[in-house]
Amino acid sequence: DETTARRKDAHLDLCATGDVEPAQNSTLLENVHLIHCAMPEMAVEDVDLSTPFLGKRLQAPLLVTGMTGGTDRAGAVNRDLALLAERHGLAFGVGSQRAMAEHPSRAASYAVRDVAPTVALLGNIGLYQAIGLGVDGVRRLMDAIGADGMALHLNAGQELTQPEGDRDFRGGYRVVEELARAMGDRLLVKETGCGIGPDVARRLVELGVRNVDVSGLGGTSWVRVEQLRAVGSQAQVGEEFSGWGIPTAAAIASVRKAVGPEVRLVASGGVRGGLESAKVLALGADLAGMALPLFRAQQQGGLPAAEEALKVILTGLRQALVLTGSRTVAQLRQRPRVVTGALKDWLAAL
Ligand code: FMN
Repeated sequence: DETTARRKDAHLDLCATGDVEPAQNSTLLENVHLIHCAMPEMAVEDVDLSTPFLGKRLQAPLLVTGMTGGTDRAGAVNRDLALLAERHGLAFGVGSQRAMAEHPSRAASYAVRDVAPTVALLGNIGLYQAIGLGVDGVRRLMDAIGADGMALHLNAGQELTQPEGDRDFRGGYRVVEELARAMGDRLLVKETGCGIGPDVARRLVELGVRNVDVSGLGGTSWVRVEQLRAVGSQAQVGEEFSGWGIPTAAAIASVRKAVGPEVRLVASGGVRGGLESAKVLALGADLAGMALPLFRAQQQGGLPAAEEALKVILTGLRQALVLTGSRTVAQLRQRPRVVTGALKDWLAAL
């Protein structure tokens, strides 16, 4: 358990300052071009970004995706970012609740309801921990923090790069099916930066999953984070795989095509601004998700810096809607757009 806590703090240090977004990795969002409308015929205040999620109504289609918990430092991150999400009407997720499942005394570092009483809140647990906890154990974690839903994270790439990580990935779909049956649309399945592709997404939806965060390649690489901690051959293999994954733009466009309009889709993984958020929404996401940029801002300057970073994102998103002549995300999706380069190749194959 102490090793879990120490590993968590090492992860936070690496994510705060380390090279965890390899420069050559790309979301391929640079291959998506929204088309300028010289005559928008609308006011900025006509933009309506409100979005339903987890039975609540968000003011903007943004999710601060799950990052942390389990230590005092992690608790401060959760509280600052949850308060920010509450103020701006976004959704917020805590990080893996494994530490609190193993040691209930750590639960306080995940508790954000006192600062974020109405925020759309997601709990978080890894698929293979969920096997051990069972449906009731997972539901207890969600209820213990008053969450509206539970994120189940998939991270085979990270585990294989972690010396102490899992090596057996059998039996996953069976657990997903049980959880989906018990939790219905309160369950969200997410990756952690390697992407969920159309085949896996289709299967998840067949098993009853109603919310998916594709969490694609191009942002925080958990293979890279583990590689930076690894030594010897493990570090070398990690180096080779630190660009492994489905780029976020390819994941979101192909998954939307595979699953139809009723599934709620989040696009995270390297989404870094308002314009990029607009691009993932245009490609079929219901929400854009972000982890690292808000975490880093919070680490550098606390809540005020995180709020400043968020304002840049929200202003950029509204601007992208105005400059495409869109009042809503639904209208943005109907506008023509240009897809070029490698993304075109990915979408031809997926
Ligand atoms: N994802 C999880 O599902 N559970 C976690 O516990 C978790 N911890 C994270 C901790 C940090 C510091 C960061 C940066 C990310 C973490 N993630 C975790 C992954 C994010 O939720 C997200 O899917 C991924 O980082 C891609 O988004 P980004 O490029 O905006 O960071």
